[in-house]
Amino acid sequence: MAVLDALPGPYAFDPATTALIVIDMQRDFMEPGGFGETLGNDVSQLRRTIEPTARLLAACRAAGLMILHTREGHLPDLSDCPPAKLNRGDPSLRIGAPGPMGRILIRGEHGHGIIDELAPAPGEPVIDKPGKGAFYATGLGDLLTAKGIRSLVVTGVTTEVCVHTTVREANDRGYECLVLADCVGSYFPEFQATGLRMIAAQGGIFGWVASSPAFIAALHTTLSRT
Ligand code: C5J
Repeated sequence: MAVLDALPGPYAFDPATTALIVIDMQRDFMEPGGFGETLGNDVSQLRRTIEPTARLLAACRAAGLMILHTREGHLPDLSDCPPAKLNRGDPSLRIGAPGPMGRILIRGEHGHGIIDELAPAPGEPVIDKPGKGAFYATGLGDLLTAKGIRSLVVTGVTTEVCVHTTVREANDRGYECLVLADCVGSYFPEFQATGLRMIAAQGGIFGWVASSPAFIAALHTTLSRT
């Protein structure tokens, strides 16, 4: 077992039953002209997550951890996008409308793709999800069960929306979740801080929070012992 200092207390994990999940690091959220910007957000707020996540991916790949990526997006006919999600904001900028990176938040369009800096490596599953949570209407649960995964290290965007929803879904399913603060991002600094506090509060009501250097160091220490 590996252990690292985290909030609200030590986080113990077995690399053999731990997976890294990288949530929605897509152009649509990270780059100008995508879904995030059409909702009025400053997408530059998220860019500080890219370098630490690239270092984390390299360390997890070297350690042989299971790595998964998710993408939020919808079918071209929008049959998987309920009105409650679709009918928000300026109608000319909604999901499915044409944008500079293709139709907004539509599977297969350029904006739907994961940013080049964090491109999935061959063999790493990419989970396409229509909702905020990575378990809803996807095969993620079955995939993790098949691989014997019990712990999830969660990164990506945005902290208070898709990261939070996924951590809550995972916690309800019995996974021990570690959220890496420097590898998750929000368009709102106050939501970033509060979102992280909400996870670790009340004795770790949804999970644990630590930094990626702390997680990488724990990974290296454990692997050097084996
Ligand atoms: C949002 C996400 N914020 N990936 N999606 O709509 O967090």
